[in-house]
Amino acid sequence: MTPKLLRRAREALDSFAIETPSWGFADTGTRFGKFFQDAAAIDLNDKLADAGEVNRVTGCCPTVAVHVLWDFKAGDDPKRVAKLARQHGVQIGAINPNLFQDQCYKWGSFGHNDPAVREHALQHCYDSIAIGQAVGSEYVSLWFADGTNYPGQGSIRERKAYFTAALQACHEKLSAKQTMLVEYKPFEPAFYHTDIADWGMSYLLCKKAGPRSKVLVDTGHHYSAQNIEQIVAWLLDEDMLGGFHFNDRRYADDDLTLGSIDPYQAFRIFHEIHFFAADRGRMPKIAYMIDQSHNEKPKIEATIQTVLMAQELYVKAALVDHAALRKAQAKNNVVDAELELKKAFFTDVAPAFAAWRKANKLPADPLADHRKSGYERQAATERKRRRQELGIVQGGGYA
Ligand code: LRH
Ligand code: MN
Ligand code: MN
Repeated sequence: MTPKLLRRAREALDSFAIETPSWGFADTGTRFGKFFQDAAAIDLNDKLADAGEVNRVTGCCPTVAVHVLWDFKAGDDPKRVAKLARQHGVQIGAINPNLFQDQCYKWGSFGHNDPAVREHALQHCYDSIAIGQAVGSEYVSLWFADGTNYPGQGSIRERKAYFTAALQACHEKLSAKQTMLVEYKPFEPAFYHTDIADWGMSYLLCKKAGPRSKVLVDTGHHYSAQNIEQIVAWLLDEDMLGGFHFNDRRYADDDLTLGSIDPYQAFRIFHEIHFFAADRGRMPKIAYMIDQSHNEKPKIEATIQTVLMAQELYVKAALVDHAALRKAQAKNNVVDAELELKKAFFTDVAPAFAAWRKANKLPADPLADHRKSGYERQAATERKRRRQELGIVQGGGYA
């Protein structure tokens, strides 16, 4: 790498942080069942400790997203949770209300035709916003499982109106520090229509809710051939891109390790961001988050893999020569324009990583360091014993 590229890579590394999801450290699976791991986190303390371990070796995961229902018990003091996070070397990041598991949500949350259920969902969002304020988190991240399974089942327009009103009500409760992210998903668990199915619907609802509301792009929430980087470019241009849930996929919302299937996809997304920043002279504020669940891989290892991949692709995208790219575009030189992206994508950035890690007193090989630390083995022994003491039974067959 030339000194100029090394400098650009270092600047990119200095500015990049990605948030880990608490739920990525716990036992998860598919709707057909789970395969359990001794080292899987049992409670929020374990999850925060695991997130702390990822941050220790990578140096770029200072915050952890929490899912309120999965991570907070009734009566939990958010300030105590924030302190616990700090003890593990991390901070609480995005607050994710849970608007899909309560039995009352069978026919929807904000989209339910019963005002009492909509009110119940709203109250949970208000509580989540308050948790965010108490722990000093910047983001409340909303995803809705709402939708219908059969044509005619519900009034799509009526449900849209319910969503508009509820999101406006949420927006009113936000502090000046908070941003509300609205995630879209075209399928699952609803299979006929999803109330917020794509970025356009999310965009519209955010616009109606208020200026502190932005779109969240979960990379797994698209149809197979969809051009995600175009969506990103449009949202950037409209100042409506709030954040990402990164994962990779082959078929649907597979939640696989980022870049395991198509690293060039994430590179192209990061390229749009760097290209936008170069044009505007400022980096947009974006919440980079991971949303993955690992059924087979050890969870901390999979998270480290993801973080390293995200960092690498972010750095590579920062190396695109924007002046050369613009020149090629101006001449409609398709080959040279494409090659500018390829050149950056195939640059060996290992020297930049080695220098950055050394300067920041980080392990030269984060994954190897984590393996050598014995953290996983220790967690497995301790958590297995604790499960026995608490009478928690892992296992069971077909779900
Ligand atoms: C839905 C989703 C959403 C949830 C998370 C657990 O598929 O992406 O972000 O909060 O998974
Ligand atoms: Mn998501
Ligand atoms: Mn998802």
